[in-house]
Amino acid sequence: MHAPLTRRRFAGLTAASLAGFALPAFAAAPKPAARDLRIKRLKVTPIALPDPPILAASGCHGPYFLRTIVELETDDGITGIGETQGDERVVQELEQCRKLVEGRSAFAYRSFAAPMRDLRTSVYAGIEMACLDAVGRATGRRVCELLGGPVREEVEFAAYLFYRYAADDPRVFADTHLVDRRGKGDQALDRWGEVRTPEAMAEMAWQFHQRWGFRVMKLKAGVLEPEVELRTLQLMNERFGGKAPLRIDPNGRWSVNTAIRIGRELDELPLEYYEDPVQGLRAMADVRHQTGLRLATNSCVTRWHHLLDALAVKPIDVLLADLYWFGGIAGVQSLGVAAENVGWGLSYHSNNHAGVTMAAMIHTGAITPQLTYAGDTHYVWLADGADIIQGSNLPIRGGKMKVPAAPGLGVQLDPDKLARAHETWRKSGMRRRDDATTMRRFEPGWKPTLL
Ligand code: GKR
Ligand code: MG
Repeated sequence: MHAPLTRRRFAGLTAASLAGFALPAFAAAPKPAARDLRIKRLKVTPIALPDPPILAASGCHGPYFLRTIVELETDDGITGIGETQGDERVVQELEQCRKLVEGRSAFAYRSFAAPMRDLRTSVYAGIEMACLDAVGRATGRRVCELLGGPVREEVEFAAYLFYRYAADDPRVFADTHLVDRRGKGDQALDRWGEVRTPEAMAEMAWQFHQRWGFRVMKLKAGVLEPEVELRTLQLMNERFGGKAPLRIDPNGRWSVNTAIRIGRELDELPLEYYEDPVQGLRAMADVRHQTGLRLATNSCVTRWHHLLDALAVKPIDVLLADLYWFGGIAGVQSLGVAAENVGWGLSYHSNNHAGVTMAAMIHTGAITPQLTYAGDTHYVWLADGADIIQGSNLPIRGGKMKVPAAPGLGVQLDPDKLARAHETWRKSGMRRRDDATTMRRFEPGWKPTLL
């Protein structure tokens, strides 16, 4: 005879049957792959990639821009890749990090930040990028998914418009750093020609719009006379029928008086923001106050600790984030929260970079909801096929870039292109950016005086 089914017995039976049923199934479940992603080897490869003679307040870009590729080989057979700045000191500091990261797990990337605190901020950023790429590859997840999931699958960028000399200007070929076989005419690095008048710039802006679909136009100023640059912006506005949001960035080369004088004229234009017309928090705050314009910076607030003074002096409305300055990909994500809480908009700063950084910027834009301004990117100036990633350069359509679909950052290094870029670095002898010296090839005696 069966014992009566009491509440207690029912509970016991249920637990036993559940256990009896579940245990064998649990035991049969496939064991998740145990991956430690222990870093076996840090590989640091300095590279030089071709750059056209574009102009800014610092002078003229040399024949190459410098970057460093970071590869982290793990004992699971997975290699994570990162890219960071290319100055000699960054390369040396990355080399010093070997003893810090080798033998550690790529999952523990946050623990590298404290011991790297006294190094250039871009050192941690490059290592973090490679760790996240390794973790993504190991887990089959995109970097944006590892950090909370994308709030957008496409990230918008602005047309980054520089006055410039032609890629095949004879003075480019006179540069002894030039070691590749770039030619003239059809064989030139690019076909934009010389752009040093308002008319030529308005035309180039239109061509950028036609080719890549950019909606927002950013003029790199601080190159020609301020009135000529104002005229350039006005002509661009006419060319776009008043429909394109505009930005102007003299890189701090204007005096406060010039910035206020030009700023009052800018009021007539669909200006999205006025970027670094002058140098320093107080001068920026002065221009902001006197013109009532929305000011932006990638110069007077470039580190976390600058935020304190900036909050007191109030120089800006929009901050340009840079993952090399603000603590890597996750650092920019946090910067978004900070910016939102202090009432600043967020945009992107960019120096020249290759496709690995481009991918990292897209992932970061995808996980930073506050990054609502179209970001800067120099990527358009990197000739197609000159990147070190496999395949063509990452595409820009409708002014936007899609988050790459593959795990990790979603881009692969092309070993041949990487070797070539390293060889160019070795032969060119360029070890740091020196726009002033290059500029003096074009304009002997040139100095970065205040305008
Ligand atoms: O690459 O010439 C350049 C830019 O001017 C760059 O150096 C700036 O850092 O792009 C940057 C900016 O927005 O000021
Ligand atoms: Mg700027």
